[in-house]
Amino acid sequence: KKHKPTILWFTGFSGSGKSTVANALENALNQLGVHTYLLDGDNVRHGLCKDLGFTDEDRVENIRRVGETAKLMVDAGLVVLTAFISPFQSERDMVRNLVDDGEFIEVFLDTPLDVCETRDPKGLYKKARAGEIKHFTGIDSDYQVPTSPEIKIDTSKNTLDQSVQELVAYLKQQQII
Ligand code: GGZ
Repeated sequence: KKHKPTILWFTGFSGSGKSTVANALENALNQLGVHTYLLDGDNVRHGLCKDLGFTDEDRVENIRRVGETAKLMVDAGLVVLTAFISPFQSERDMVRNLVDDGEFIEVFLDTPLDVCETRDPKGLYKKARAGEIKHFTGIDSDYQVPTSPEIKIDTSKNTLDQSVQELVAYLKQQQII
């Protein structure tokens, strides 16, 4: 089955649901016979970007490398899903400009910060509030809300299945899948 190579760029706070929704969408796409690759902190920050931390400068470089990698994967014909906080508009726009029009779909997980902080699956917000982690996004590091994302998803208001169905419908409507 033919699909259009594309980057699905998930952005949002830690705990907003980026990885969860991206993983579930990837499974749904694979069921439809679409060839995908998911880039996230688990497979990037331990390898390609293991020299980088969480200063603004390091986040910029992290996203630059992820963007260039995603572009290569689009050239190879894949639907690429990325799940990074990617807090800065300029770096998200930089990646958008690496590929052709319509090949970059910005998916903003706009789950409110207080919900993300309550979820705190890894206890990182607690550590950030206690000053044990510095430069934590939403606490003492900036998150620039996307100015014109293609899609917004609030995981405190939708089920995982609803979020996945919304994305699949959008991709069909845009004739990506
Ligand atoms: C934000 C941090 C930090 C700081 C460690 N700030 O919820 P997680 O744990 O699994 O995902 C977060 C991940 C963020 O890495 P990204 O590569 O997505 O960030 S960026 O796009 O800004 O480069 C969190 C963990 O790393 N983590 N320290 N200080 N998140």
